[in-house]
Amino acid sequence: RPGVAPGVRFFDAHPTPDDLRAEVLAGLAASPKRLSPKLFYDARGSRLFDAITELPEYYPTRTEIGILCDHGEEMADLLGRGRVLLELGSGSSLKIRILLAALEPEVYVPIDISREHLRASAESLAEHFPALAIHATCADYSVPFELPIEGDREGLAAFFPGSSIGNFEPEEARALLLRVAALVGIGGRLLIGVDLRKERAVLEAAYDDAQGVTAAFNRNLLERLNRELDADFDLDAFAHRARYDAALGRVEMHLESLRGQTVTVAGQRFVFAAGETIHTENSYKYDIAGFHQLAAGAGFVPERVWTDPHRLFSVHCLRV
Ligand code: AVJ
Repeated sequence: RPGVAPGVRFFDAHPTPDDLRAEVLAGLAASPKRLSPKLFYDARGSRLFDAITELPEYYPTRTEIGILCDHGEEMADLLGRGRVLLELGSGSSLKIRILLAALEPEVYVPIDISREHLRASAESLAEHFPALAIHATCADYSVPFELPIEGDREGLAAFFPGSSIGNFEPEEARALLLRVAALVGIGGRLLIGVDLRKERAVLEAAYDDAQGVTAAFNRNLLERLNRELDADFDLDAFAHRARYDAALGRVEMHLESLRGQTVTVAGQRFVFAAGETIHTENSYKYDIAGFHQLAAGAGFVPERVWTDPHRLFSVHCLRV
């Protein structure tokens, strides 16, 4: 493949466009209407998410990076050096560079749903880590997929940063962790970033920033449907909403229809009442004990947890 750096091999297990169509039509036909947050990450959505991670209000990314910088060597002691490192939802972050420098794995397997974004970040990583074998895998990690590695499948290390686990309902999160436990095998370890419960004002600002980047990220979902499913959403007729439900411990994002309207998506018509929303994301927040309980339910033993001085964010090392 032209342009692919020597260390990068590319594996494609990406869902087909038919899956997108079926999933969107089912979500819009449901009551209340909903769309999966994984649909955010087309090429533009991935770039907007990268912009979110640099916003002053969005504390998770910089806080997690601080924790990785402060404790990288200790993490490498627990996860093991010079072996295989998987990453779920790799995006394009700085975080993995910190971990690759500390762990110096032989093989790095980034797994991401956004194909071109994955390819570009794998290639840029290959320039910085020329000795590293990178097996970039385009897959939806919320469903089972094949791992593109041969040989010993026990005692692997996986990294699941960013509190992406928070996108899943607790029961789904447990099922996902069970599959990760199977991927890393007996004696394997998972290093996972988990956002912590905190005051409403801090959480709501993080998901409704002053510059409107998160609003653009949320609305990009509708633009994507206009582009890819021949939909006719009027973007000005939907507003971004973010609200923390303290009882459920989750930030909810919605797109609110500002008037009564009918929208056509892939040839099907959907009626919106004024004020009706499409629920586009949950971002669950945990406390440490609550997350330990979830992890234990998936067969993981909590080995160590690190937080920042303000206790905004946590990074857990879990062992199978
Ligand atoms: C990528 C799921 C961790 O929930 O904080 C950021 C996504 N949504 N701003 C999060 C997101 C709005 C993010 N995760």
